[in-house]
Amino acid sequence: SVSSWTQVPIESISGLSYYPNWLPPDLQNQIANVLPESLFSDTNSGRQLHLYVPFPEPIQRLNKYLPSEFLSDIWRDQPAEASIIQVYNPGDGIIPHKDLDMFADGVAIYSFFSDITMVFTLPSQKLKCDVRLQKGSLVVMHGPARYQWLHEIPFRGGDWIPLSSQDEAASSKQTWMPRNQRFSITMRRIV
Ligand code: AKG
Repeated sequence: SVSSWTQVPIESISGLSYYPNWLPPDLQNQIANVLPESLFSDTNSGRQLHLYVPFPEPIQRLNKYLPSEFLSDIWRDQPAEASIIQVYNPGDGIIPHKDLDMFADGVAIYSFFSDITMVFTLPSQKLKCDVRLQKGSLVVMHGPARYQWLHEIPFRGGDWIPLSSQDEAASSKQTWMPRNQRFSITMRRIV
């Protein structure tokens, strides 16, 4: 079972970077306000909206919130071409997967409304890494993090969070955080 796997820190996953407190709250609100209200129904699971360029203006502005090295080295200074908006009500998730090869290297995921835990796994080596995606954060993956590791969001109503941020892997003190409705915007380029 997954409990016998080795928990590794995010820094040990090549090509994975996490940026907390990355989006200004007013941009988060403007983006939520241009999306159809029906997306945010709390009685439906797994609501998705696929958008291609040109994006609505506040979503286009997410290109300004990419780490400069990611933009220059991975996307060669080109903007995102495809975006997917996904709503997660408590209990929703996404199965372990790698992104499709139709998408280029370099995936950026922005989180809105509520925190959620994304799990990265490398099954061949039984390695796993929990990454807490906070509201307003960005996570980017390229290279091994995008092509070798799987990522998932467990289907459950909350997440166990380490109480101390120091030495998370070794700490056994955890607290259960119930989830609220969360949505994500994944920005990608097409091969
Ligand atoms: C995907 O769209 O492939 C994802 O993994 C999205 C994950 C998320 O919603 O944070």
